[in-house]
Amino acid sequence: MAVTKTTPKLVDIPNKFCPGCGHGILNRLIAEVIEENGYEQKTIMTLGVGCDCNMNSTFLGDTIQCAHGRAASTATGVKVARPDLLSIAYQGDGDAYVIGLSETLNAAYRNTNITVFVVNNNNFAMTGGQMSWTTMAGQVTTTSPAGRDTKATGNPIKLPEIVSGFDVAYVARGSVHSAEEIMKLRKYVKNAIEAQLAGEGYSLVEALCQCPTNWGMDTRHSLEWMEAEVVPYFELGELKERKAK
Ligand SMILES: Cc1ncc(C[n+]2csc(CCOP(=O)(O)OP(=O)(O)O)c2C)c(N)n1
Ligand code: SF4
Repeated sequence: MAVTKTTPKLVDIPNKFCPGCGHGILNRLIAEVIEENGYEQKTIMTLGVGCDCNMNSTFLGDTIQCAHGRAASTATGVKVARPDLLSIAYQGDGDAYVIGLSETLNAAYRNTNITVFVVNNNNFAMTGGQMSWTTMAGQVTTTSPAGRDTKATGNPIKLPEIVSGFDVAYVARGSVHSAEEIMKLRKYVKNAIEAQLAGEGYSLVEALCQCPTNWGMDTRHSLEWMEAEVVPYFELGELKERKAK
């Protein structure tokens, strides 16, 4: 018998991301796992400031719009007040790793029982494509028109590698550049959410996502650039596996 896979109810609405953006893929995977676990009425998603703000109107579950960089702190507050709820922070790399670096590290350091998803698109997308700490060496952005000079600005930050050294439950990095990697990312999303539901502690999944608009490429070239340049630097896989499964 043929199995029909339907769009999760939580994201069954036209989204507001640019055509070809990677955000929508991660949104769908998260929605699928929330619904699989029966948590659609028991999830609060704390949103960073960036293109993820679009989810205020396109994610049909409960959301809180946080101050820039503060989504992990807000998710911590949600979990302390309502430990029965699934508390998810959804952020961009600029939000979580630059302006919110302290909040991100503190939530991980305390092994707070929350789940953090970070879209790493190698730039500050919403504000017009400025250089972020995840911008690749040599990458042209509006604030690095000659290409990122890592001698002056440091190398792209690998935040998951840092927090996987803490006493946390689960850390992984996935990518949406191919169908195969999307299915692996789905497994990481599931592990991260189910680690929280099992009370195991802090989980973080970074998703490499294309931003065709600010990279100045069409979607196909964005995916090719990710595979050729981004993935070899930001290695994919589970950086910290769950102890108990
Ligand atoms: C305190 C403060 N500083 C700066 C900004 C401007 N700002 C809004 S979104 C953003 C960058 C978001 O980048 P990222 O988190 O990577 O998300 P993306 O848009 O790339 O998905 C910045 C700098 C702001 N809104 N508030
Ligand atoms: S600017 Fe980039 S990250 Fe933002 S919605 Fe458009 S493609 Fe996606």
